[in-house]
Amino acid sequence: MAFSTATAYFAPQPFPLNTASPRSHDNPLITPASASPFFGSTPKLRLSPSPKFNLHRRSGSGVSVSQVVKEKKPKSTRSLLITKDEGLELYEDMVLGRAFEDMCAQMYYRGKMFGFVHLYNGQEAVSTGFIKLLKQQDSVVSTYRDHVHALSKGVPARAVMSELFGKTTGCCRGQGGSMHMFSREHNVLGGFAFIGEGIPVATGAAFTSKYTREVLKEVDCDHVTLAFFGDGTCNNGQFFECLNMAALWKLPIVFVVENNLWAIGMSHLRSTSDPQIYNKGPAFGMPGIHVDGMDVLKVREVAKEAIARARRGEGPTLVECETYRFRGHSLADPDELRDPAEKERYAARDPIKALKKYIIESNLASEAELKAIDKKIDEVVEDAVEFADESPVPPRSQLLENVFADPKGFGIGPDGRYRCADPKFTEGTAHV
Ligand SMILES: Cc1ncc(C[n+]2csc(CCOP(=O)(O)OP(=O)(O)O)c2C)c(N)n1
Ligand SMILES: [Mg+2]
Repeated sequence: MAFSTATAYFAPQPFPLNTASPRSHDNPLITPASASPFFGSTPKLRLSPSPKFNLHRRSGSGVSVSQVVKEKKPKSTRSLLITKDEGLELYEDMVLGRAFEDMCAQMYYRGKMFGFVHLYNGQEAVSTGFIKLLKQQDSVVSTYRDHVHALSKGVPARAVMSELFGKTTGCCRGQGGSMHMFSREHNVLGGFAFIGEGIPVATGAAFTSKYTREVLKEVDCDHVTLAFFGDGTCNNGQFFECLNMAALWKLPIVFVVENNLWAIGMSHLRSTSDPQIYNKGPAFGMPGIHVDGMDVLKVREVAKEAIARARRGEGPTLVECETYRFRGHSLADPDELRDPAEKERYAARDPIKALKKYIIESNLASEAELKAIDKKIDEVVEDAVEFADESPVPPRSQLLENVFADPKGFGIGPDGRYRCADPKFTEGTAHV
């Protein structure tokens, strides 16, 4: 059976989010008495809980990244979940995400970036755990919190930073900015400022893969699409419509919910009828899985199976990753709404520190090796800033490129010529 290898990972379902530790200002509006026994749309996906290996067990405090391995690993010989190379790749990618975002904060406050900038600190295990399993041809669709998804998918730090600086060397020639990372080459199909807008795009990308394989008969086409979005977005219509279509057409897509418990200042529990988002998968005929999104190894194990399932043509999966953002909603948010105790609780589960601890404790690599990676990443990020800073700003004329509206629609001026043909037409409209 297709899913059988993942029995251990897809089995026991958790308690509702954080009922063990209610969030700031909140008493949960509903508290389901027990976890649902139903895991998927068909009997074959009804997986029995394993008593000794509960992937979803909540750890109230402290790191948990190694728990999955400890539980799996008998005392002596059984091999680790990851090889040294894999461990270092995950570590490097997460450190890159963190260091890049920290640098963004600095650059934003120095006035190098414009508009809203939403950082990903704390959520790295989700991006890394999923995207590092993809092939180049697979697609990623993100949100406005998109820098790190782009980096994980291989868009160079220089191109992402330049985009943030609004420079021609950015991955969208400086025309997209923070919320609109896009790279055709890397199949990053965009960040989206409107919440939920990326979900139909991802569904369309997955449809393209299926059409290519089944209608155009390119039988080797097994491309998978990952759609990332937040908990708040799961209350939007596109989410439901696309889950329906994806299940109906068995599309090769994984819907990855990054449930960081907040939508700007709105608590997840106060805004959602059933806060267990993964429960919504079976309603549409696809498996719904919850995973600890602060634990990259757990995310990776779930991601492996969901991606493999999509590649095998068995259809979509909904994965809810419980995670946390370490900073405010955007860099303009003073972050005064969330309870400091809640922040501390999640800070203690920092996914990077947890992976580092695991790597060292299981002798996959030494502290010195990890330090060398930290140093290398610092250099990559410094270099990205220098590169972005030195890059040219786009010419004013670029403002009229790649826009759907025909600039001629601005009409004809008193001189009888199109207004847009006047070199001064775009003056004052942007910092160029
Ligand atoms: C269609 C739409 N409605 C409202 C907004 C305003 N808005 C921006 S971010 C956000 C919260 C989204 O929260 P969530 O999906 O949990 O993502 P997170 O920011 O936590 O990553 C809202 C409502 C928007 N951008 N688009
Ligand atoms: Mg959220």
